[in-house]
Amino acid sequence: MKRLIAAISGASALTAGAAALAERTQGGISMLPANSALAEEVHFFHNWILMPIITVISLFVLALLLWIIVRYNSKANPTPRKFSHNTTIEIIWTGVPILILLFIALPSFDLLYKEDVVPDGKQATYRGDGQTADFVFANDFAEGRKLVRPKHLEVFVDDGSGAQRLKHRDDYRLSGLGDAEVVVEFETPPAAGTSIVVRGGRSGISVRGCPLTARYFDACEKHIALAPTMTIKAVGYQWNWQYSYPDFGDFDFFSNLLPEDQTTSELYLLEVDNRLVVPVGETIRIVTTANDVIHSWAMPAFAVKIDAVPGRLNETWFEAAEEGVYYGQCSEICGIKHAYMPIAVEVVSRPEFETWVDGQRALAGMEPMFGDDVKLASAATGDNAN
Ligand SMILES: [Cu+2]
Repeated sequence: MKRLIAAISGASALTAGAAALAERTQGGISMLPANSALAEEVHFFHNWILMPIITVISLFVLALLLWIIVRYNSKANPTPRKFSHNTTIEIIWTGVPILILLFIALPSFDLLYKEDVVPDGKQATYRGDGQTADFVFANDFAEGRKLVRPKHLEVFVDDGSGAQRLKHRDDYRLSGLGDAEVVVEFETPPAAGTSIVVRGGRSGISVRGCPLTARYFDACEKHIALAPTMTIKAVGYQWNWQYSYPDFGDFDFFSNLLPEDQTTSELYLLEVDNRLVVPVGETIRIVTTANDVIHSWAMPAFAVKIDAVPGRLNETWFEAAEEGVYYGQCSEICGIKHAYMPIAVEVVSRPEFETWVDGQRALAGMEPMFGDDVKLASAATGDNAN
């Protein structure tokens, strides 16, 4: 019954999902579009660091091959020279690859770290009264994650005309970095009624849409990712996924491939009966494990690929930037139906997410957590997905 209701709700969003996917993949040879700031960083690394290096090396080796084939074949060069060592060339072909690997390793380790360490950023909101210029932000992070540099804080003000990010030193100064409390001192006290938001944390991710040149010089504006608002557990089975939401009553459901006659040709092998549903713009911790053999939970739009290993828990995170339906697949060969356990994530607004949670809780016999009876009724009839 639970699956049936969710299947109905999924089907209504199918057409939109199919159109979006066809648009994304039409004639495409590149990555699926990034739907998170971190995925953009990953795509930049792949498209603009790895690909140029790989291309240049391949063309260089090809040119060398052709040159040798043409210039030094037995007809063109009947009496070959017989030396076997050349110190200069050995230094070059050892040294240059080391430099190339180092150049690749630095941004690569940075990305691995960002994917591996779940953000712990937090934000505090204050209200200006026209007199107070100092605002205290608790530096109560774990050891090694405390705020010690100006870049570990972001300050925004909103006087009603939209949030504006302030500049350190120009607009405010910081004292107490590394101590238990950091004080944000404004040059001029914010006007009465101004909303002040201070965000602190070490999980700085380059903003979306940062220009290429800035990315090359690591000069993108950073945005501090906040601590997860929820954890989702994904368990790989031969051959489907089970998702549970421990923060919302630990309801769970299985996500199965949608049969060919229930979906479109574009979405067959990608669409599922019950999608994973998450709210947009929030940090989501995803914990993976498996029930039988190793699987891998992969979602290209968020640049997430993490093994699901029996007997252990792996974790990573993502923050979806835009609403929509995103597809991935099990990415660890796990048996005869490995190709038939797709992953579909539906990113919705916070209110839609809460309605969906209450609907799932109702199915599991739990009281609603967020909504009123109206919300609950609409969720239970299955029109919660759109
Ligand atoms: Cu699998």
